[in-house]
Amino acid sequence: MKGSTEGKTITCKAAVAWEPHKLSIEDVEVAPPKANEVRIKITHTALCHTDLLTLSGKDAEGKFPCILGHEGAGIVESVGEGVTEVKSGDHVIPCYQAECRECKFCKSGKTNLCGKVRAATGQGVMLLDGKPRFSAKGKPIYHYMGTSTFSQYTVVHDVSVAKINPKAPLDKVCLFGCGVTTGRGAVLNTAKVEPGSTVAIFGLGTVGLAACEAAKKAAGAKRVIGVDIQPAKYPLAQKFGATEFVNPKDHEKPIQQVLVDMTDGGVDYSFECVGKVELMRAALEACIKGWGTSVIVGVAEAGAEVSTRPFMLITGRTWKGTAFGGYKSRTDVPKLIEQYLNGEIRIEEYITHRLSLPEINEAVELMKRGECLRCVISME
Ligand code: NAD
Ligand code: AHE
Ligand code: ZN
Repeated sequence: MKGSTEGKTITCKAAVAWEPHKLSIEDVEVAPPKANEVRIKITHTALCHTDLLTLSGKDAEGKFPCILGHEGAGIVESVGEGVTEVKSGDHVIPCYQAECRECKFCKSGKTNLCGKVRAATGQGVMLLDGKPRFSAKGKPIYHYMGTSTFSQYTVVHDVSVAKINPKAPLDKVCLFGCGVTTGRGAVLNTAKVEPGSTVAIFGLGTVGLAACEAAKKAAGAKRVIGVDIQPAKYPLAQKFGATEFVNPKDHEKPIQQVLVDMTDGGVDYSFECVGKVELMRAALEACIKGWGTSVIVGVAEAGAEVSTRPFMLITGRTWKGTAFGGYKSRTDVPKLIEQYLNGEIRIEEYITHRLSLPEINEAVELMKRGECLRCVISME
């Protein structure tokens, strides 16, 4: 049976970024999904640090006006022609990292990066016709990261939709759309941390905490050293598996030297979960020669570049990066949510705040001040 909105343009509320720095709650028109597209009623979304980077105008790809948001969950409202894997009423996570299972990247077995819709999502449009499905005040509004979860309804490519167990609480599992998944995967898929390892995690926000939990509990690391300039983050990080802490502000020496001295030559694995290039260098140089591996997780500002002495790599350190923790979105997100339902992955502790859509600018300020891990926004 057709829903009452199927095939029609929906007018709903969304947080529109007309330009950098401010989100305005507006009435937006959301066109029906075209072929291989899915329209989703977003029930909950959370803010990730990357939304703030784009909002501040510092993401190389940021295109305005747009509807931000990429950690969300919802229910399929309607689907376009050719969509076979989800139907109206299914519970889903829209994923910024698509998985078409057909492109050379998906078929390589070497990466979770999918090539099918990435060029379009980087431009804030849909692949089929190069246009957005959002408009407000008569103007087209661009999509963001192929997800745009700061809207009560969004349209995404079918290859970006992970269908999940309807028993999973959407107001919590929205976090699997980015931060928790990324931190966990950085440890388990990208670095492949082994039992007994010594690990340093730079940045104890949601991504870093998820990395702590994965390193200690899932990978069996022996030492997990949390590095953050906010000591208020340490108690929760300890609960998540960090065994010791370093505040770079407490030391005269460079933080990499502090870590090398603490660990008899350096850590086996390090993770930069902040987004600052000087910390990316420090994280690499904190690794032990011969086999130390550092993973860049944080997203740096447009134009930023990383550097180190080539000798650091010649002497056996490996420098890697991760997107969405190396997880394949449609295949792996439903499995991660089952692990959450089985009690293997924590979620509740990341949700430090809850607000409603009209209050979204408060959530931005809380995140900017570092007072919040994840603020879940109720979209109803
Ligand atoms: P967050 O803002 O919640 O956490 C960042 C943490 O870094 C905070 O605890 C802060 O106190 C700490 N910090 C800031 N400056 C520091 C310094 N100089 N030294 C040590 N610690 C410092 O952010 P988040 O949502 O956890 O995201 C972390 C990073 O990961 C961001 O850059 C985000 O854009 C990026 N990210 C990347 C991916 C990916 O797929 N690669 C996915 C999600 C997020
Ligand atoms: N657009 C930026 C890069 C942004 C970036 O690296 N994004 C991460 C996800 S951050 C989620 O919070 C990512 O996974 N990138 C891989 C991809 O395909 O986007 C720029 O510098 O152009
Ligand atoms: Zn994110």
